[in-house]
Amino acid sequence: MTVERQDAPAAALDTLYARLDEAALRPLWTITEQLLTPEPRPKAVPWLWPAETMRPLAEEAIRLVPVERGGERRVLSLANPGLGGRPYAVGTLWGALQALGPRESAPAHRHSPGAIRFVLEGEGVWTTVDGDACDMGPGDLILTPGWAWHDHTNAGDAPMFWFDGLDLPMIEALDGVFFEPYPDDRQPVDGPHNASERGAPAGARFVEGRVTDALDPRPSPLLAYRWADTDAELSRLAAASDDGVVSLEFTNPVNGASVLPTLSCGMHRVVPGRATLPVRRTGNTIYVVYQGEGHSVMGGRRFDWRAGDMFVAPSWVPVEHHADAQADLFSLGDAPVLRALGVYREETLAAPQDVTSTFQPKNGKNPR
Ligand code: 1HN
Repeated sequence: MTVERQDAPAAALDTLYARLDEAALRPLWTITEQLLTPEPRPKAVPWLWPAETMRPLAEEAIRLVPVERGGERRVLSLANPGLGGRPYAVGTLWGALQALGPRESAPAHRHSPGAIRFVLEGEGVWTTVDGDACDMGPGDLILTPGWAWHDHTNAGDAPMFWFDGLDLPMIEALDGVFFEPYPDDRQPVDGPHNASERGAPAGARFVEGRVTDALDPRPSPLLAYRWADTDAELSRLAAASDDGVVSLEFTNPVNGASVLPTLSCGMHRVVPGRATLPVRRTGNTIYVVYQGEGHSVMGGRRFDWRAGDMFVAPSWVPVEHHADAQADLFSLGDAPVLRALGVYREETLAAPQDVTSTFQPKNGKNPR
């Protein structure tokens, strides 16, 4: 902290600070170091939510809580313990487990924050996005761009569970949140399902690694990315690589940009027995374990994971992934925004991290 003039009388300084406070002014010299940190200091901490904890709670919520107008959704949000009770997975991203019981539907609405769904399990569910019913199956990525009407329908006999990711904390920070309920419970579905895929532009749906272009405010007109296509692309990349992790990013086929202007979605195949190095990036990431088992080291702490678990890597924390059996991780990040603003950075560290502790999930039935 900057010190005051040596000869300044203490009483005069106290008076100055009191008058500044009264005038709603803050002297920068007293807070410079807490504002201009040498590196990002996210409040969110690396954390993991085990499927074995979340899943029974989502099932109990299906039994006890209906999906109705007002509440809108049966969604359990990942609340990062570093964020003081706010319902956000990391500072800039919403992440959650959503559950929809058999024959239920979640009412139609729209909001300025954009959303993506990554399906964990179940069938017979579709999300209608601006009149286009997008069928949802395990491993599929479904987009609901900002301000698109959307509702979810489960026409099947089993519950469905999926991951919801939104840019809500970013849009909230920008004071840009709008919300509107649709006049009816559900939108009419015009024509056959999955129209966005039939009319989809011919461009690429994936890029190896990550998108590096600047922000394009148009969301992808393609609303569904199917697991069969993602799986085939990951297999192709893994066959051509010696790396411990092969990554793809889902792209807007029109312009090769990230799928939404604010959100990037990726898939990572972690191959056992191959070397991986830690990477740190500006911006936050949520990972969803689609299949397989392994662990990630984040900031020197080991996080063991298996299918259905969700974990977060806050900005600039070194992250490395290791698989015990071939594993596929879905990721959601805010990189498009950091890139557009010119503050994206990425660094691969030279050596694996020393593991100094192991994360123990609080309510995990089997301590890992
Ligand atoms: C929302 O609309 C959905 O449509 C899910 O399924 C999660 C979290 C915050 C705000 C709106 C949905 C949400 C959400």
